[in-house]
Amino acid sequence: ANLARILMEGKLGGTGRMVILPVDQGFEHGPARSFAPNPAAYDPHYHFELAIEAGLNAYAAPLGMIEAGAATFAGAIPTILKVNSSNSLSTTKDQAVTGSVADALRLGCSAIGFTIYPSSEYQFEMMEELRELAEEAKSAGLAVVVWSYPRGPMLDKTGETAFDICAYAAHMAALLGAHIIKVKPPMEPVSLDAAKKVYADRKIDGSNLTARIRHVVQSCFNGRRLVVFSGGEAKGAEALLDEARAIHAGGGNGSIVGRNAFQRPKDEALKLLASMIEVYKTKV
Ligand code: FBP
Repeated sequence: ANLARILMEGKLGGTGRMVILPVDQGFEHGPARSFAPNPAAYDPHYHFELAIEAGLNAYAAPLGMIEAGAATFAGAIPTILKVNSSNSLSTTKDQAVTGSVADALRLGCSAIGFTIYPSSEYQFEMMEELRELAEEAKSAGLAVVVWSYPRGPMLDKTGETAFDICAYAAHMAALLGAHIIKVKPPMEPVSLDAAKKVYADRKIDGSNLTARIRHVVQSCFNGRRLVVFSGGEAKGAEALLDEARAIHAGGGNGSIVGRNAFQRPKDEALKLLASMIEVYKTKV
């Protein structure tokens, strides 16, 4: 029922497509890098209002952000409690658990959100933490959203988003029992030496974003799990809409866009989000 709430909410409700606003960048990148481009975004209420006014499917944030708006915006939009976080003052690729299933239930959330860093020295601990939290969340009827972001000593910046690695990370999130899997848009080329031959021999097409998205969706149980793609650093509206078109054409379930939404002035953000929603409403 909670997963259905997310899928049925907002202007894309009932289409199987989603646009979600994630605001955990205060942890990940710090407040100034996140919110100084649009100071209204320092206020947690701003993000609830933005997500509600834009007609999005859900709003995802860490404990303090959800607590600051839970009473005012109760029932107005499905929320996803981000229960672990990293920060830019650390040199390790690890995450702290910063929220609980009890918090999510107390705050009326529809889901918990959890990040794993496949390839990090701490990946197995993160997967084990997720196993415990996901089991508890599911037994309480909450959906589980997994941010699967490869990073660690064996991956350079290109490797982190290479499409074989992205598909691998997305598949691991599916294996860990995620209902919704969130990855970065997959890029060329294939990175893992062990994968290069099979990608070449099997002619797995990675020549354009739509093909790469299709491969990631296939890796998530052939489309039996929901897959959404993050927006990344601030970029032009057309570039973001092109990405959404490729995600839609490749069978992805939508976008989870933070900085590209809340770092713009609100009227611009609402216009951009409305255009994204239109992309996901078109027939493919
Ligand atoms: P953005 O649209 O701002 O990229 O948000 C998506 C997200 O996954 C956030 O939830 C998270 O804070 C951020 O990206 C992490 O980005 P990075 O890995 O580039 O630091």
